[in-house]
Amino acid sequence: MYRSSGVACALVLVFSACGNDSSSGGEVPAWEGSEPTAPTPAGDAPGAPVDTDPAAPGASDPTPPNGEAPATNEGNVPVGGLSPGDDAPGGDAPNDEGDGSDDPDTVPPSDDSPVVPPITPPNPGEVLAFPGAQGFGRFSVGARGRDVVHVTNLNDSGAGSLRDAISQANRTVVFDVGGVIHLESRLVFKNNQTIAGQTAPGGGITLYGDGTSFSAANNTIVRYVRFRMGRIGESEKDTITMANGHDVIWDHCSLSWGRDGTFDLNVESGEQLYNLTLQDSIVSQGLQTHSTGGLVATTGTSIIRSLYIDNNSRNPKARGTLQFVNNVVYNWVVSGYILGDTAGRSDGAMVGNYFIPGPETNGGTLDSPTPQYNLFASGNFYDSNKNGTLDGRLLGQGDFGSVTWQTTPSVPFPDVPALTAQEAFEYVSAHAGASIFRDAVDDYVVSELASLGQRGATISDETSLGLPNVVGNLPSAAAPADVDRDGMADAWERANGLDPADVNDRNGDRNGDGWTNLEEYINSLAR
Ligand SMILES: [Ca+2]
Ligand SMILES: [Ca+2]
Ligand SMILES: [Ca+2]
Ligand SMILES: [Ca+2]
Repeated sequence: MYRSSGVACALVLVFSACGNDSSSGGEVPAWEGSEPTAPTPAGDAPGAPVDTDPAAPGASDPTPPNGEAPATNEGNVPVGGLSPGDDAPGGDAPNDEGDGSDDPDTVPPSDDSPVVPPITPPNPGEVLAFPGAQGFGRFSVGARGRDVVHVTNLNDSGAGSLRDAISQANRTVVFDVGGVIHLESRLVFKNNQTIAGQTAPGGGITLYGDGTSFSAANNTIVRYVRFRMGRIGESEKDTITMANGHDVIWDHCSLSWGRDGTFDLNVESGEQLYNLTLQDSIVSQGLQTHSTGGLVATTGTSIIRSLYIDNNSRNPKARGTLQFVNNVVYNWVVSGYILGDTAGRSDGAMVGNYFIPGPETNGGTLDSPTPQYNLFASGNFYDSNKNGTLDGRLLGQGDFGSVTWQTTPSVPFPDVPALTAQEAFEYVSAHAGASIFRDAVDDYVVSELASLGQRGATISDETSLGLPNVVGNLPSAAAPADVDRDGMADAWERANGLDPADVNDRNGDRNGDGWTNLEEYINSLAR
């Protein structure tokens, strides 16, 4: 079902432990292609070139915050390992997690038992959020079978605006207009919404000017939307934040310019936060001086085939249960991927990712590992020579420092068909983000990625990019006619045996596959 246009995907089940096939959990992936990528014992990554990066400041293994013995890379090359955490100059601001601290916190509980994510068991016949939905958030139902509302203008608020459309739960939001919505205040989503950005004509939809919250927006689906907060947004806030709730999937979204985090999922005390997926997306240019991808501290999140680029630190900061598959991380400054940096237990899987330092990179690729971080890792690559060619090496166990190394996942993770790291680089380069029309901002950062070490920079002000209208121009187009306003275009309804004069046929299921007719229409626009 998954349409991976343009890439010959080596669809290899990397691990399978989602309650239905634990027998293969943790098997060494049978990689296809030319790269020998079986996980290697500690410290023997084959052909590891000498890392010529300048030494990371503080990479000489200071005592980590929790007092455990300094981790070393066990004789391997210093990919980064420990650095002074991501609290280095220019790193985290003290306001960071909204709780006034960045200390080893209560997330997740700091006992020794696995933090088992409350996976929603896949009931027989359970329907994915959409074809190709993967990871913990794949069963989000959105507004399936509920109401539909049209966004008819680009106003910040009022009748016909997106803000008005999402003011009620249980709505599929379709767009009759494309372009930039200038947010004058934060946008707060509600539960059981389907935000069908792929319906926006022309260049699609960009939200610019402030951030968004998905706290308690349970069972929500968001596709093909650009979230660009910007310096004009509220200080100390995230581009996307979520502090409680479950079952949300963001697909083909472009996130940038957070003033705190850019993609920040941090469970608040006493709450739960789980069953979340970010896939085929871009998290870019968190604004200095904080400049982070974000903190992901939940009991079940998957980040898949996405690009973290030009963030000073936290690409992401991983705590709790996080599955990180086929992502590309480029041009971090002080910290790449942060392995917990907390006394609480974490359970992670990292498979088929590519870490590529850029011109500003001077800190740990795999930063602040702790023994409380239980990590299953396989097929991750690292290309540090900044030579304009993708020619990295396999990361071995020793590169991950003092994590507790797991040869099989320490908790069940959903099945995710994985690419090799090299294939992931190609896929992400071509398809990540709101890719139906790739805007100037995404073009900018993806071209930096394509330089493979030669270009890339964090920014403190989005206007410094010098793009027209700050966010680039989006081509305009007219939406197709939808006379009955059920969200499905007249022509598509006719072609599929539906009635362009019947608003209620949207919630039928003409072919019995579990997706409503409206869902089939909006999913037909994704590509
Ligand atoms: Ca290279
Ligand atoms: Ca219609
Ligand atoms: Ca109809
Ligand atoms: Ca159907």
